[in-house]
Amino acid sequence: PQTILLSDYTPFGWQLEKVELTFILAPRATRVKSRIAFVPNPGAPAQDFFLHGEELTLISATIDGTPADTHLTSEGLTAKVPDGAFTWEAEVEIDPANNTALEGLYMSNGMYCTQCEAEGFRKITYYPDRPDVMSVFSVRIEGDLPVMLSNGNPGKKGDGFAEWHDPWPKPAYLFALVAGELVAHSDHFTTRSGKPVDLNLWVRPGDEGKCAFGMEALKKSMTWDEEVYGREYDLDVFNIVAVDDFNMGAMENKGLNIFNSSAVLASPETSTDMNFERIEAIIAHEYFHNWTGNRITCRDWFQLCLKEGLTVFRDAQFTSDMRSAPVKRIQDTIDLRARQFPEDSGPLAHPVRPDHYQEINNFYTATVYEKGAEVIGMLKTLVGDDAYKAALDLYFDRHDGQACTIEDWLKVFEDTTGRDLTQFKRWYTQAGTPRVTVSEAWDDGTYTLTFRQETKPSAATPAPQPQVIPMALGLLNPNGDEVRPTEVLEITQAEQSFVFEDLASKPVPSLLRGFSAPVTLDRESTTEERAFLLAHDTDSFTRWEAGNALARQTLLDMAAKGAAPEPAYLDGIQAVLRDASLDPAYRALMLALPTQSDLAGTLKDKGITPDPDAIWQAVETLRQALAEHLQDLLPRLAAETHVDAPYSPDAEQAGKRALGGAVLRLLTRLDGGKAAAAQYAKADNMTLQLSALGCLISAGKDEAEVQAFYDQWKHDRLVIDKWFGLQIMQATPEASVPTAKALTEHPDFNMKNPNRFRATLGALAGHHAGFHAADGSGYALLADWLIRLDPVNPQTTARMSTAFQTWTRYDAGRQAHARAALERIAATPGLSRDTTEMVQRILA
Ligand code: BAL
Ligand code: ZN
Repeated sequence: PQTILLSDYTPFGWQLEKVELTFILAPRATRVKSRIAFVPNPGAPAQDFFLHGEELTLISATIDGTPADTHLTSEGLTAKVPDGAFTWEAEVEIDPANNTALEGLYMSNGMYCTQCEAEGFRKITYYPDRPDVMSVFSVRIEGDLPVMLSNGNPGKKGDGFAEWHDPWPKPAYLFALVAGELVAHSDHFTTRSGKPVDLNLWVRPGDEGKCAFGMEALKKSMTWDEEVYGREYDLDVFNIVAVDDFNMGAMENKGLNIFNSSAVLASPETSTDMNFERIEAIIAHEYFHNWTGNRITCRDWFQLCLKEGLTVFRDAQFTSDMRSAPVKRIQDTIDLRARQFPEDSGPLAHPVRPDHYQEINNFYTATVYEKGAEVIGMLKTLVGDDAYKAALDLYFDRHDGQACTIEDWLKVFEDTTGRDLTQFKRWYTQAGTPRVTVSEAWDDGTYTLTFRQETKPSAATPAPQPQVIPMALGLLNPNGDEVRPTEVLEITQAEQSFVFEDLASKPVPSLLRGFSAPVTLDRESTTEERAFLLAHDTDSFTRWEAGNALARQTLLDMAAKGAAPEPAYLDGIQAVLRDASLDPAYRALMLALPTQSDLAGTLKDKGITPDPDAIWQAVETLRQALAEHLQDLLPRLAAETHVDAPYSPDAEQAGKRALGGAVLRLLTRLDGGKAAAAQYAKADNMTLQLSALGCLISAGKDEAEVQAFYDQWKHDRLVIDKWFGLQIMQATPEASVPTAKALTEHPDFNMKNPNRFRATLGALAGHHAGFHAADGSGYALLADWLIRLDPVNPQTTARMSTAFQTWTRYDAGRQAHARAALERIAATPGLSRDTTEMVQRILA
């Protein structure tokens, strides 16, 4: 496959004055007529006229009414065109019913829907399918379906047709069309300048009862973006559609967001607190794209982080405002370490702004999204809140209606603040997680901290240079008082010292407060000091981090050296859990242990080959020790977290249930599942029902409930996804692969549905000791299914192949099995470009 280079960017030779599309819908033979007014682009070099097009049957093409002289290739067509302006008209036929890749126009449960980002529009018609080509679209849909939607504002509607007009120029990746038997949950919003907006959430009949929460989240998002970023909505209508078969979480098409039904449908009986929180965040994310992505879009796909990093950052701010800011920050740090750090230290490492790719779908990654958001957080920390706001105002003023680059983005900050961001830009251009080593010196009232930063060279960045690292820190004195409140040091050199004068006693540093930079902090620290920070740190993030570091250290010692659980950890956690003044959600996070994959990565960094079975055993032993140590406290916590009020997914109730769930897992180790069975029997919401079922499965006391759960929920596909996943996630290492295999043979397993495939094979990939089973059975099972899925849905196959990205961490036996599985995938005849690129990179 061809490699696309950032350095090869060339503007398209024409501008599109307007685009008119007519769809004549038929499942196996939809006709798409296009009429496009092209004018030469004065800023572009001379070039052949090329339109992208894939899997299209060309019926006719004319230029200014005369049959066009076209040459078709597998990727599109070239045509001879006049020197000046001209009108292109074409008609193509496509086959939505057979489109299982879920890219372009496809069918899901009898409903027509589209997914065009990144390059799906070329499967709808011949078009310059690139984000820097923007145009206004008019769309006519013909068919006998009751609801037919496209972008923008509604136009004429009659028997068998509906017209739509989108006045805002947009790239083709934001095009959307939906048609089917849908019902709406409707509401209204009035923007702050008084413009009315009709809001509709369109769902399949039967799902009407699962819309209210999503609609409230949408209205909250609209208000928040006005209040915090000064951004108003800009059309008469905002439509959201829920679709069952969808590769991603959701898509921000202009005025017509399309959502994976799992990312929008919610009810207390069928959705967990975590589902509710995720839905609120995704609704906000897609809505926020209206300004950061749609009004200002990307010049090319290398700039994907321009819209994704910023929009993830914005949705995180929103969640922090709606819920608990410290809890959100800790959750995001856990997520970054679980998903982005392994990517950044393995064969798939790439900069936040990559400079080459074969298949852009493979770059919708944790690095582009989550590290991209961290980079914006650092920028805000460095320039301050007021300058950040001024820079964003300038960004919207200067670039509205444009397709931009990271250079444009950084320039608004430079122009606002006068700062030179040349070095800061390395966060966008270098791969790898910087490791910051800290040493200290104390001399008669003067305390010196020395930081050394180092990033491991990688294929993507062979010679990393020092980056700008905002290091937020505070200093505590030995009685726990804060002697220096939080300040931000700017580390810019490979090695740099900072001096603190006039201190009465040697302080304890509280470093990387709020996780102020996405780095790994390496500091020789004692158990006593960590326990001290867990007990006394005034910063909620670093206090949590101290507990997390104690857990990590004891688990590493247990896994690698057979050590016993660290008493200081058990005592420290007990004290925190006893403190009823602390938010239950925060206390629940205190009980979360580092993930087993994360522990394996840390061992590897220390030069020790991780043994997944030993890590599993260490975690089991520590959890058992925690349960026994907290024995007297657990019933009190269970009572404290009991919620009497009617169910609400708000942060307060959800936090109590999160702590209650963690307590139940520990109690199950002591009572063999008695409390869990009781909770299961009387649960009236999915959070309590599912947490009880998980405990019963892990205790091996689950047969009746697993069947009862299935019987109760077999009509609800989103709940059954949970049922598939939970049985694998809660299985022992020995049982996980056989359980996953058996579930792939269940009549309700359907590999064409990405949610069900992910619920099953994704759960296996997430079971560290199961997936990395010494006999290679986990690798083999995933490989079998990736080989089967690839011809059906390359995008999801390629995404899920990332489960193998850490394969070289492990012992020779496991490596041999993983290599064999990867080579088997690579050798599959006709393997997609998506999966080929991923497997080659992982094997490289
Ligand atoms: N643009 C793809 C889905 C999302 O990030 O919102
Ligand atoms: Zn996004």
